Amino acid sequence: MVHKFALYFIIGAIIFSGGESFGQNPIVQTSFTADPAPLVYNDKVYLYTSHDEAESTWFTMNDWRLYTTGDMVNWTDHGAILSIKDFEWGRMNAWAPQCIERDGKFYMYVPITDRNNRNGIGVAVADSPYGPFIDPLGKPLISNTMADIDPTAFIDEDGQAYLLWGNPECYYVKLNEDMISLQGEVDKFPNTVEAFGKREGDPKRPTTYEEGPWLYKRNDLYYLLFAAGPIPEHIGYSTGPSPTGPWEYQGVLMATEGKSFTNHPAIIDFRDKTYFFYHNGALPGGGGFTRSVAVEEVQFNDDGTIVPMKMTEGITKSLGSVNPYVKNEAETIAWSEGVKAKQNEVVGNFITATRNDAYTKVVGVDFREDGPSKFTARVGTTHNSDVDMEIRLGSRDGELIGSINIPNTGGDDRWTLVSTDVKNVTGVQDVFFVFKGKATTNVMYFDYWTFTN
Ligand code: FUB
Repeated sequence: MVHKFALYFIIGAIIFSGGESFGQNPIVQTSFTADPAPLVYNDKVYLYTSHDEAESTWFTMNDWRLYTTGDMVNWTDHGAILSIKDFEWGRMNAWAPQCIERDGKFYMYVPITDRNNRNGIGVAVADSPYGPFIDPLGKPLISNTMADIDPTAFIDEDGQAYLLWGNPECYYVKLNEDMISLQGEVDKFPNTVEAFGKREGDPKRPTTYEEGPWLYKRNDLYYLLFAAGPIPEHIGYSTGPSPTGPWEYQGVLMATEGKSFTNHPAIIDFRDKTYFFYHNGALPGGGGFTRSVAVEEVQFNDDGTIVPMKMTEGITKSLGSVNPYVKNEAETIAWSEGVKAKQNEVVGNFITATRNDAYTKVVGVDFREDGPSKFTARVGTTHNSDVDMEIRLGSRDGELIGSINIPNTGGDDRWTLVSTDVKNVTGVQDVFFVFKGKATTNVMYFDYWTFTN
């Protein structure tokens, strides 16, 4: 393990620093996110992620975040919904999570290093996918070996729940119906070449299985996706007749690319399509310890194998539309530049523009036939004048339909509502909020917006 993490650091520092962004990927541009764990619930995707602190030079990770979408293009930031501090016994390493629903309760399984520097897997429970999540045990659910990282949870059609996890081997155990206690003993899959493919050059790791398992079922076939070695990682997968195998290695699902020396798989079905989530270092400032979650649509072959994927610009066609005549959160974003996510007790989640010409884009805003006459936003700044927010259509320098001047409210704990008349526009439009100001940091804050007609 030590050997592996030393290798992580060296490769991360030397090769995989820096980055560039794609069109719609990465999904989140306002924070660094990793280890995606999507959950489909009530016709919405809840994407739980781990969180790389900005400018990290190691896996400096303290909390887990939530992003939601109904259309696969506009994602709403719900901020940190669980943190190491919520586990009394936890010390550090808020690594790869997964949240799963059972009978209206939500179970977050998370790897944590405890106060005695032992790895373990904790569970936190909530009545809503947004939390608050509470640790019901006050101790790890799994405290097996130092390999206890990267849990994935799965409930089969017969109601039996499973937890899988581990690096450098894949462990599993059945869960009781309460989802917070184990049914039987912890076991592990035979780490054979037939199950996980052959790795050359490392007798201690004979197969490509590295970490980050994700269990998925389609048409009675079970899929075990995993981060595969050697490092830099790629994504591999195996299939089998049950949630516990026996596994048959099916090859590379996503080859190594994308400026991060780790990768991490997740796969879900949503609205008649299948989506594969992973991470890379593609954001500006991104790399091995400043990663970002991305998504691709999945295609299957007739025999159930998955068509291998490359990292692309992602999902560009929205599955829905945005209603401009209700309150919309500023942190619902399809794409942004120069914007950071923030959270406080006054307004919850909001965004801050870090420079002149920073912007957010919201895709598929449906103004309908009647069109708006007025725009209102909750905003603030600490600057005295010359801070404006422009509302444009189609692109960041597209048609200007309105602009508001931002009053100095004195801080992100003080806010004001500002309204303006806007040009009447109809139909479905991509809306850009462009932030203008001379300040070099924290140009303005933006909490929510709405149009009226
Ligand atoms: O995010 C920290 C670790 O990096 C995860 O636990 C691994 O899966 C890898 O993504």
